[in-house]
Amino acid sequence: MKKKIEFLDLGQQPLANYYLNKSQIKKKERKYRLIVCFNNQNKLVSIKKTFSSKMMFNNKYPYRSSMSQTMQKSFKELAKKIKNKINPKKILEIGSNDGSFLKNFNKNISVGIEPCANVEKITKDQKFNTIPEYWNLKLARNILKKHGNFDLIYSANTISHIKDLNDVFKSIDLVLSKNGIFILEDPSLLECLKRNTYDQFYNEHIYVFSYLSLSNILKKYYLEIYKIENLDIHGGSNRYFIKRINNKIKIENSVIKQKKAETKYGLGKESTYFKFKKRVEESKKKLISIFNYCKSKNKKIIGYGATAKSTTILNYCNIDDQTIDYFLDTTKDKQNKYTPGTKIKIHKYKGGINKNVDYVFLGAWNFKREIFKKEKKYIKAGGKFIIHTPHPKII
Ligand code: JHZ
Ligand code: SAH
Repeated sequence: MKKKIEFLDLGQQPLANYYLNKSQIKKKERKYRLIVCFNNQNKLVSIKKTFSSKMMFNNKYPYRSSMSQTMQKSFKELAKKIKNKINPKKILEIGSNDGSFLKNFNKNISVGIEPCANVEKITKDQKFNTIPEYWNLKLARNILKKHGNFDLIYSANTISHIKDLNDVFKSIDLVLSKNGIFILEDPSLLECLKRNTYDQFYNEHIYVFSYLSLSNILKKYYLEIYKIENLDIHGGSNRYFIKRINNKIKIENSVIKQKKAETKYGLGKESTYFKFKKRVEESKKKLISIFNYCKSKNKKIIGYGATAKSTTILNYCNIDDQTIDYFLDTTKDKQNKYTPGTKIKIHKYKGGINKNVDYVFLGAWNFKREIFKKEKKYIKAGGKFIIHTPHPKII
């Protein structure tokens, strides 16, 4: 029986966060075929072609977690819960980015791992204990020597970016204390399929985890999930609470519920993924027809939130600067650059959307609530948004 089944072809795609400067847009860009696979043995969904961590995460990395209030609030609430319920003596964060989670903890008890030196500098400058390196066994051994074990390890939106999961979990096993807790937070495959958010696949997201796949992988390291929180973050994420198998903490009902929901939806079956592929192809057709309709009426369209996710949508649907005039984004390192592959200029968000804009393509659709609140004036004046999930539509 074949193990890895290719079910979705998202075409030629650049690296998702590789924003171009002016001199680069005239040159030929490197693109790679983005194919998504399902492993019918361990149920893991992954992209076929992967890149070295250095190619994706280096000292030019533009993403900053702090650009959204929603994320800051979510991290703050989790930190409060951790302090109240787990009260760890030492915390390790893998993929600490600009310190949005870490800043909620005392500097003396927390260590962050962030390989992008430009991003890590932000926390280092604030005297946080952060290490500008990739999480791997060599680093874990050094950390163990220097800091001893950790009773809490947290990692959000990072483990899915590291190809060698064996190395990731061996390293976690090494530094996690005997009764330690590992909290892993990542987009949910179940929600991705339900909401047709195929843009969760891009050249950076190597895996989109489910309970079914993750629990299979964790077993090898004598780790297991004892609790799952379903979050609305990033269009539906799961927060998995993980412990050592011999730790007596009770397995909560939320785990059984998630297992049932995923099994019922068919996350363990090949056919589910081919149905998803069909919906993705329909979604592409519909989105293109919406853009064509707006353009035929000579409407002005801009983008809001130049996301890694929108790199997939724009390149897959061939939407470039002929259709979208420009993007607005609050991230300094994206401003005055151009979107990967589709070369749409990114302007600095200076507050509000210009009155002459008819339609706004919502690249950061996962922060719809936060953005709609902020853009009340534009909405009141009749401004409209284009969104692709769960089905492409104008709102
Ligand atoms: P956002 C990145 O994905 C890459 P992206 C990465 N692979 C990952 O997993 C997730 O993050 C966690 C802007 N914005 O978070 C800021 C506004 O301009 O959806 C960001 O550029 N105004 C590591 O890129 C972008 O939108 C606003 O009001 O898909 C949001 O990016 C808000 C709220 C955001 O992640
Ligand atoms: N945890 C934050 C940041 C997510 S962005 C949040 O949820 O918002 C993913 C981060 O993981 C990036 O800052 C990236 O540099 C980091 N990362 C990528 N590969 C890594 C690795 N091998 N080890 C540690 N961090 C890594």
